Amino acid sequence: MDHEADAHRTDLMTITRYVLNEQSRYPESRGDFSILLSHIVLGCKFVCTTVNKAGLAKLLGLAGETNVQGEEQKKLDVLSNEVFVKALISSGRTCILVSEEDEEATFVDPSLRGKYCVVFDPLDGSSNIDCGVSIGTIFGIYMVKDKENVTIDDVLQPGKNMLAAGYCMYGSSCMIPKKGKIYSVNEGNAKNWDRPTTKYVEKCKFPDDGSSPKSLRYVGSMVADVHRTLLYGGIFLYPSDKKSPDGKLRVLYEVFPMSFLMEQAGGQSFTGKQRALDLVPTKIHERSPIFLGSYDDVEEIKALYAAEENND
Ligand code: P6P
Repeated sequence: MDHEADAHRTDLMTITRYVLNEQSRYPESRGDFSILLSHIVLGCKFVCTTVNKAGLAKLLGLAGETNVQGEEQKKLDVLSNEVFVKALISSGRTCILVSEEDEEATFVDPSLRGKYCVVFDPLDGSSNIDCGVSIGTIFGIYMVKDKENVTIDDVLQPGKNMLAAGYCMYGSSCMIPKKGKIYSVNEGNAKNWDRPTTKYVEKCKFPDDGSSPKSLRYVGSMVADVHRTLLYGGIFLYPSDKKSPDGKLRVLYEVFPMSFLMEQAGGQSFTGKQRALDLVPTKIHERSPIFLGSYDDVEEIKALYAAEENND
């Protein structure tokens, strides 16, 4: 066996090793952020392990309650949320937590308070749990403005103020293609779409520039759909429609973290009106339309919305 390849195979890079290596580049750092990330990783490892055993552990099925979105909570939702909340509080590095599963924000007791605000969806795509489709955890991290005076405004910051974001399906760090061959949307909502979205999806199916039609891929689990978009390119859309004028996806713990990652990978993310990360949320469970993916693909939908505005 080639010794170099063999050495590479056993020189394992884990997220913990990566984070600590990064921290060691800043000798003046106290390691607070590394400690926070290590507690998020703990939560992610629990979710991944538990989801893998869910069928055996009889953890599938409804918990009999519904979350703030009115969606039926499954046992794994409840368990995962509890694990993340306890891990984040015990880290001693957080002051406010916003979870998709909790109606109100959690203000950490001052005795355990740190300087970070974490917004997260502990188990995104939970409706897909029973059929084995990829699901995941999405998170974003803000810095508190004043640790002595923590308010809800600390998590109602624009996404561009996020220090970091991530999800539990770890793909290799990647630069996505500038233009892709896949579009990802729930076509079942087509009758309720606005004109620009309708025109864009039509262009995906019937290109007017002689290019091949894009392929439609839609899992219905944002983590899986965005993960594929990051790796293969193309565009993921959850537009507003007549039923849901603000779209379905939540700004703080779905739109912002995935937009943050997409921009880092060279793509972009648009709400139909503005750059997603420029949004300033007014409520912790606020929703927004979202068009995110390869830079040039998103440019096309931006041009259609701009043309619509000029025609109005
Ligand atoms: P629809 C899962 O319930 C979720 O919040 C996202 O993960 C996913 O992108 C979206 O909703 C799917 O919604 O209406 O297409 O089923």
